[in-house]
Amino acid sequence: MIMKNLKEKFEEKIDESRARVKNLVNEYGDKIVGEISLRQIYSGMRGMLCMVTETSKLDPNEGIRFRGYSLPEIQDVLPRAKNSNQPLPEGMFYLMLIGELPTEEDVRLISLELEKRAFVSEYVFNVINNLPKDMHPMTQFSIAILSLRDESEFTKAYKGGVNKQQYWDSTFEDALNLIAKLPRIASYIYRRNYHNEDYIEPKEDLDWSANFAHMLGFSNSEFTDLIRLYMTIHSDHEGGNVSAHTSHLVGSALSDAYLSFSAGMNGLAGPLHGLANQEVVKWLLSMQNDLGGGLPSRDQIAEYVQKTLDSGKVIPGFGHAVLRKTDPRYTAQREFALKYLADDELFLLVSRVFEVVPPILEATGKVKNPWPNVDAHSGILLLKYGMVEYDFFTVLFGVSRSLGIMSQLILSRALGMPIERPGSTTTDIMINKFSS
Ligand code: CMX
Repeated sequence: MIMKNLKEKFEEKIDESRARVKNLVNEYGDKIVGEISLRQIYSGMRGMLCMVTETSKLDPNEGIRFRGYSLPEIQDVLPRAKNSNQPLPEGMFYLMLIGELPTEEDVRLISLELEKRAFVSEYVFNVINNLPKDMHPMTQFSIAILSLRDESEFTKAYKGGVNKQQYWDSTFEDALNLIAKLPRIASYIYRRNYHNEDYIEPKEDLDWSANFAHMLGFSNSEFTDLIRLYMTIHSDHEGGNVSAHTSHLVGSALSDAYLSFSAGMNGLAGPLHGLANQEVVKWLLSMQNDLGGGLPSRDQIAEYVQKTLDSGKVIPGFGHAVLRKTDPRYTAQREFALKYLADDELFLLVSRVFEVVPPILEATGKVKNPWPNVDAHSGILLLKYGMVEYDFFTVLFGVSRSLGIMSQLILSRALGMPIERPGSTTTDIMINKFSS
């Protein structure tokens, strides 16, 4: 039997996926799926169902499900590397794109495909070399991604007059090329900024995350597993979060994968979204420092939390726009920590913060979700293994997010999703409508 590659498998599913959507809309297109209140319009469109994202769905109480699989299930059912306790994120990409669980062979083929496509042209490194080293790594990352668009297969195909039925094909090429190159670009930024430009070349026969860990300069197998865990859990969080939604919106104008993803990364770089992983570490370290070092008591933490709130700041790593329980991505990282660094002082601090913060946030009477999100935990795990440059942490989040955003972009092209153009209103119109 000839083994089919990812692209062939995806192509086989396109007609059926198009027909499903067409039939659904033909049959039920006029059904009402929800109502929008005035408050929702003024509160960041919270809870408004207004787009389709096939790759994952977020439940407020249960957390994320990737094509129907919860995070604990994913950790159980996706293939792993040899001697590893973590699923390979390549399998997550397969699952999100194809909608079925991959075999070990499917995942191995994706690792190989990504290895083949990982070459980064010299001009991209030159672009990075010309940026000031004190420019935030996320800015450098976004610029480097943007510079890659010269190589866009989609843009070439579009200029060549490709039929819209085939848009998905060149988008697939761009998506895989982008995913393959991101670890190289991210580790280049890391080594340039923090390790005297001592760059590390990729190695053959490593999976995507293992090569990433290697190029970052870490050889500890626990750290490699941590990167596999990171790349898996940060990959997707349905379509409405800022990075996924931005990429989808930009992509809907038929902007190529590089334009779309770079735009999404600019959203991820905001402190209320992905940058929160850096902000958490900053906050924890200043708490420790201000309280004289060591592990602060619960009372000291409570006082520090209150001081942060009183100065008009948020507690980073807590709260969520959709979730109403502890984020399962937090729990997955906590389990990793309990296994490998149960006695670590910063882990003990994170655990205490987890006990202390929720009742305080609840007592404000306004925070809808007082529980920790993914960012509350991620930084201290990296610190433990010697990655101490926390300005860089959001870049890791970004590399992982490419898996979800790119699979969704390919699907959007295959399904012929239209340009996004929601309506807006003005306050005058709303006042006239309701108060007259
Ligand atoms: N600390 C203090 N106040 C908080 C808070 C927190 N962690 N979370 C929410 N609030 C406040 C909001 O700022 C808002 O206050 P105002 O009414 O004064 O404006 C009020 O509580 C209601 O907000 P909400 O409906 O509970 O939360 P939102 O959906 O508006 O915002 C989020 C969600 C994540 C931006 C918010 O919880 C927050 O700022 N958290 C801290 C930053 C963070 O960890 N972000 C990462 C999220 C995950 C990710 O995307 O990576």
